[in-house]
Amino acid sequence: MKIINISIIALAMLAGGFFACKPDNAGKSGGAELAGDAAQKVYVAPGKHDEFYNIVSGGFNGQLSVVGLPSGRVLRIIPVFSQFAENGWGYSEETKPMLNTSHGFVPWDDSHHVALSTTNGEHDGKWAFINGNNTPRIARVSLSTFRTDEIIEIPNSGGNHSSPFITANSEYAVAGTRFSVPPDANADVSINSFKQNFKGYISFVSIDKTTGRMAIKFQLKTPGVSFDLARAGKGKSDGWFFFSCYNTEQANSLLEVNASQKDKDFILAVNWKKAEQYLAQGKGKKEAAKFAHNVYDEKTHSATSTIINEVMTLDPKECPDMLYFMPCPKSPHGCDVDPTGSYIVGSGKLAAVIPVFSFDKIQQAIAAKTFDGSFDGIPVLKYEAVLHGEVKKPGLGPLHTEFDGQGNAITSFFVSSELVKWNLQSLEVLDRVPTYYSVGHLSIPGGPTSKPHGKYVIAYNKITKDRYLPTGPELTQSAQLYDISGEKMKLLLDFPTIGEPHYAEAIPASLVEKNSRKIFKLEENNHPYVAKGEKEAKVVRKGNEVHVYMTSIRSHFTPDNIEGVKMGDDVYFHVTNLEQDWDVPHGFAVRGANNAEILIMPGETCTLKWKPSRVGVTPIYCTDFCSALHQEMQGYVRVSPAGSKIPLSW
Ligand code: K7E
Ligand code: RUQ
Ligand code: CUA
Repeated sequence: MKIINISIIALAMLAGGFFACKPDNAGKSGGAELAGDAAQKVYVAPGKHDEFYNIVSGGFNGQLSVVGLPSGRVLRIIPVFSQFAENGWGYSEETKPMLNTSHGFVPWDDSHHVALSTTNGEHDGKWAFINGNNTPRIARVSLSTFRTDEIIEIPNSGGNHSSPFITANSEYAVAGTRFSVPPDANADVSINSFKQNFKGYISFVSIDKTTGRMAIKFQLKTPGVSFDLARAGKGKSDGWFFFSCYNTEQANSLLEVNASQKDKDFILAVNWKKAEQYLAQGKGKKEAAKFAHNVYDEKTHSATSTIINEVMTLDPKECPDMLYFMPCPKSPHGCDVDPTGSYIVGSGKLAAVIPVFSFDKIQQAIAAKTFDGSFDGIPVLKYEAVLHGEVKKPGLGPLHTEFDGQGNAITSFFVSSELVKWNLQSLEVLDRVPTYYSVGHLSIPGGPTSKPHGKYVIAYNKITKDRYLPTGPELTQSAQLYDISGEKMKLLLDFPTIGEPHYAEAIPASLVEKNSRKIFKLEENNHPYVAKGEKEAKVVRKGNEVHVYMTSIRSHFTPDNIEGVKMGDDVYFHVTNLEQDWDVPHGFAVRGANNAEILIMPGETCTLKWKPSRVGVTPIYCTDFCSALHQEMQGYVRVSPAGSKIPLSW
């Protein structure tokens, strides 16, 4: 135990020393020696398009960003779990329900992992999934509209980190809880009763093939460990899922003494096809739980939120031969599956080797029952029996691994701050390049799929230090693009990211572009408060609600002068954008509104709710420069005292 703790401290010191000394020579290494060659490789001439979309998790900003590669240009921020004033996401009446949870309105989250939908293990360009860690959720984003279309909350969970990872044909997105928790149905227990009462939960969230609609099909109730990351099997291992777990000590305080005692933690192998069979045989149990399911409907341009009160669970104790633990050296983080589905790569943050497991050997060990005892009733496979081999002395603090499609893997190393390329067969290290500084996730276009697109690897770094002009105490977060087309990896570009980057995926532009949506058709707009032309514009009172059916077109609102609103009223501006040309939004804002603007795309209706705070005449205006007469796109609302006899007029 002593020795183990010392090694942890040594690693930590190394990390500290590394950060402290590195900036001194930063200008020299990885910067100045880059020639025009690198510039040419990332230069996308004015008017030209990038080759890849990079869909990047924004970490604790709760958003996704879309970056072009190789240029590193930010193309779009897609708000997911966080309110976004720029387009009214989470402020407009239509989008507020998207941020509803069983805890109420939660307009923020901490997003870590992106998963792009696949068919037969290959990118299909339909959807991006992303997790919310804090208030456990999975969101589905359309790659046609680049909007968040659905958010489902995950019950029986705390810290939805091991999520969302998807199966080869996007049958499921999974969510493994980072915090073991007592079941929602019986949660008021002593924290010290961890071993008896706390469980790990893995949720299998089904995805409809055509609509993408999600549902929690079932949850596996596992021993109380912490799930960290996961990958689905593919090819020969399709039907399996692999999860890295830590805290197999089952401690409720994760100070090193408690949670890092063991030399090995586990990777949990889940036979999910078997789980489906058990479910079909009626082995599932409905349990009380509470979670929100929020869906955005493109036709009404509005979201609805439903609270669901039960979930189907499967108890492994009643479902044998479904789960197996494999020992994995110290505090495994990443758990990645190679393109053929033959190898599972573990990454122990505190380990000096990278263990590579063989799917064939796992099957043989299961058949021959080559077990090394059990953990909480689940068989533990013998480490040596399932090991393909170890990559020796790869670096310090391995985190994540991606694949280049040429039989090689690239692993990120946080502590030694580098990317290391190694061969999946020989397990020999082939190349290493420094990252500036301390890379977390890395991404190769198509890297987690059956058919990596290769070409680049992007390092998403945790420390920025001196890579950019100083901007006060807080620096931008940062990524780096490397060319991996040759034998040696070559640094091409530094670029800032939006928020803290965690995982990201990159997909060829051609797979996304072809489905890209340009406008919403006005005639298909089924919003309950739509005005499809200026003739339909009107103002209607319902008790103390005033509904303004407003239209916008270059460059005026109809109506634009409204009288008869009274103190105590709730005013709803339902603004329909009558334009039918690509990229002609109008914005709408009201002085003093305890809210944000709304940004209405052609053919769409958005609602801004306003409760006047004072008597008087309030200006309203368009916030998005839309024509030469944009500055004229404005109006007034007269607010009179409560009880005033002034009739509604416009
Ligand atoms: Cu995916 Cu960033 Cu949450 Cu590793 S974690 S670095
Ligand atoms: S005006 S488009 Cu708002 Cu100063 Cu310039
Ligand atoms: Cu409409 Cu500016």
